[in-house]
Amino acid sequence: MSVGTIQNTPAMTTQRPTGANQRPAHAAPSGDHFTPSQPSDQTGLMNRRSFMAAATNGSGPTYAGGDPTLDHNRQVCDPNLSNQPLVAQGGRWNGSSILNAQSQLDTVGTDRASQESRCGAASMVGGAVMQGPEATARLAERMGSHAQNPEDAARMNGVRDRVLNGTATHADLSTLQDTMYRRYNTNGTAGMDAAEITAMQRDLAANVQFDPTGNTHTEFGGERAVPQQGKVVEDYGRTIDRIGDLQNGQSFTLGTDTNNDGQMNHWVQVGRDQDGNDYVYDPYPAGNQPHISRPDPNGGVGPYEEYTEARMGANVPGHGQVNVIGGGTTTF
Ligand SMILES: [Ca+2]
Ligand SMILES: [Ca+2]
Repeated sequence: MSVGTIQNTPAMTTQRPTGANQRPAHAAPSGDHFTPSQPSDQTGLMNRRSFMAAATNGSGPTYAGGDPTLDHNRQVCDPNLSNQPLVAQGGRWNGSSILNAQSQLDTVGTDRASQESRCGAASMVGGAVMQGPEATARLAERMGSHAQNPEDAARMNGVRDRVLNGTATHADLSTLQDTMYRRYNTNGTAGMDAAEITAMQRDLAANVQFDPTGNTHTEFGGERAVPQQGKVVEDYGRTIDRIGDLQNGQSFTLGTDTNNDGQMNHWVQVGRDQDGNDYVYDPYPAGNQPHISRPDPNGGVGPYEEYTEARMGANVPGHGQVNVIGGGTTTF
């Protein structure tokens, strides 16, 4: 990865950038709170034992019990969700509510290797869902037109139609994730790198804005290195600037290091929803944390800040933690 291109720049301050504490203090939109399909206690969380039972009796992912990195306390892994509609009958599309029940894992039978590795595709789907149903339908339609075979194309057109007529299920989004991952994971290595993300964005986004190549510096935001189009490494202050420039519905894909080895290994989606509220969507289930994170209303450090402020960023020796951006800023 290209983090080395800024390896010799002066160490940046670890202070939060000017303005970071003055984010507008808005409460999380109501859709950020979800209701389990089978509430099993008073906490509103999925009961871990019932999920594990589902995993072992065949109605949930069979590997769930053996993965120590997963915390299935949340509805995000609810095995009963796959056949549930995204939108309640007569209800309004609510991106954060949908995504809090939509991870990159599923119970509809897609390949496990895909489920474990398709964070990049799942993040892109998340960006479209947060932009709205028409955006999500367009993503499915474009995936259909770039499909590897007629079966995938027909399946994607079905997803498009159900999203538009309000009958789509979580399984439809899982199928979209899986189809995108199988199509654009092309280099023989599990997971998607920035080049694969970029190719996927070029085909499937309505618009993608790439950063110009070259190294740049700003007084407050720090360094940014763009060795080639679609590969960006930057100090988090530059990411905060990038977020500040987003229009409603726009988003980008951010690399994170979830196992603390200094190397990025996971993609999440950062964006501004249709109502103008910033979010991070992490498609992998995280313990006691919904998939959608919002800026801490009190200027503190919550999950949103953990992602955006490079606290989970790649580590550049002698420089510190940086953010890796996969591709450009997208609309669907
Ligand atoms: Ca790959
Ligand atoms: Ca890592």
